[in-house]
Amino acid sequence: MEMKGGLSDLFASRRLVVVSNRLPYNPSRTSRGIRYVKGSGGLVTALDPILRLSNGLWIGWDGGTGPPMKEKRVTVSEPEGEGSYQLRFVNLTEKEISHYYYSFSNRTLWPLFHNFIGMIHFSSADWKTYFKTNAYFAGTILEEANPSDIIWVQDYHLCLVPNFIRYQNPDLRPYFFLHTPFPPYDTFRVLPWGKPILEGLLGSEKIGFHLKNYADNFLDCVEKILNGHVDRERGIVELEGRKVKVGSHPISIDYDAFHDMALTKRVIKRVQKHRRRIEDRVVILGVDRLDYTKGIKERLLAVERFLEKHSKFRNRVLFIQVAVPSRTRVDEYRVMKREVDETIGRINGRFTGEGWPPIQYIYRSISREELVAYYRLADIALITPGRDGMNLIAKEYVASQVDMKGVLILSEFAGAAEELTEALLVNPYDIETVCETIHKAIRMSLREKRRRMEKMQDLGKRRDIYCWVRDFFEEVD
Ligand code: ADQ
Repeated sequence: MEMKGGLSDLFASRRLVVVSNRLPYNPSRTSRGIRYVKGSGGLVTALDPILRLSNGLWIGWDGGTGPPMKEKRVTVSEPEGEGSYQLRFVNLTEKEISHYYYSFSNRTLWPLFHNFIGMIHFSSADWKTYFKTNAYFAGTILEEANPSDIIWVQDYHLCLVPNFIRYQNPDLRPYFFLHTPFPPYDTFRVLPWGKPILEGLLGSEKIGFHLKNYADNFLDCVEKILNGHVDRERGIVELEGRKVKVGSHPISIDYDAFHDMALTKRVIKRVQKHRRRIEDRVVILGVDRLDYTKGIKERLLAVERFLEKHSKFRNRVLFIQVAVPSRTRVDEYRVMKREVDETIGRINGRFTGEGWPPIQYIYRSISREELVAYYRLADIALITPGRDGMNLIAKEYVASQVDMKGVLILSEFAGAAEELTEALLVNPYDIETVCETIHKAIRMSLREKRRRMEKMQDLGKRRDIYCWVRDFFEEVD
């Protein structure tokens, strides 16, 4: 099987074993038993063909809270592609889901890594369960993997896994990628369990971050907390006669898939239908998982300020916010959802004229096709996280701009800002400037829009998700 980005050489001879908290397929109960439905995330899209080529394995939790699955693994394949791969289930108990997943991963590490210190929840009971659950994941890997496999552990839920694996079987050499930022030393040091987290990660052969800045923060922590020997120029940590590579690899998207979908008749039809309804109003779009790091509330305040200050645009702009429900069991997320609901209600109450509320709020997960139709429809994408490892929405918006008439307003605190320098970059906390940037985007000439979009698309095409995987494994033979 030939794969995009020339990935086939490595993975045809070595099996890829991916390990993440959640499996890429979700179980769906039907009258004929359980069916596995593929998720739509970028990581799944990129790794799916490689896993099929290498007869690979994906180890993770299926998101369920029911009794353990009867079978340990299932084989998955897709009608449109050759080959198949296996899923190996890690069954979690209610206690593990609560303390390891919802609490330590999402209430401790998530805010810590995003530098939201005030949101961090500290609990040694959570830490103990995180430790045990990571050991359990590692145990499953040890059961399944061979030294010839390439083991790739994903994200902050599993920071301890690499060292657990190496300790028990030094012939297995795991790789790790962190999808969030890594905070500066002064933030990281507040974590009472910082040392074992660093040691856990350093069990890896290589640790990947989106940006050099995140990798540098990590190296600072290794130096200051572990007294580790760091070679910054080569991005190497030396410990116990072993070298751990630390690199930056900005993740991306399947650019062609988004671009091609934007050109389909079905997407065009959807856009036309929206247009008939909203007429020639300027569409400003926000799309996010409903998470406090995404800056949704501040964004709404900037939209409110815009409507207040530039009154001639009232009833002439429509702000569409798509929000995917996320971590709804966690208190901080419930509080945030209420705040967003109330803020939207207040702004719509204040500015609704002639039956047109200025904000349309869609609180659900939408299909890829619907999403791309919104990207095409939007004159402006307003993507303003307070902090974000990368932010794929920004890249997806750029790839979907087949008319070259969209403007991207992007937070300078999103990892994507480092590559998308032709976006209008803003500080999301500076409400007045975001408001004026919306005004600037509306008035921007078509020529200027095209110039900026062309540059961003050039880069998006060259550095797609396949390129990300290839670069990460460049030195592996
Ligand atoms: P997330 O925080 O989930 O990912 P993001 O990078 O924006 O954030 O990715 C979200 C994905 O979900 C996108 O691919 C998008 O298409 C999809 N999506 C968003 N809203 C949707 C909706 N309403 N319906 C359906 N699909 C929707 C974490 C980090 C990011 C990092 C990624 C990848 O927080 O910073 O970019 O991992 O490393």
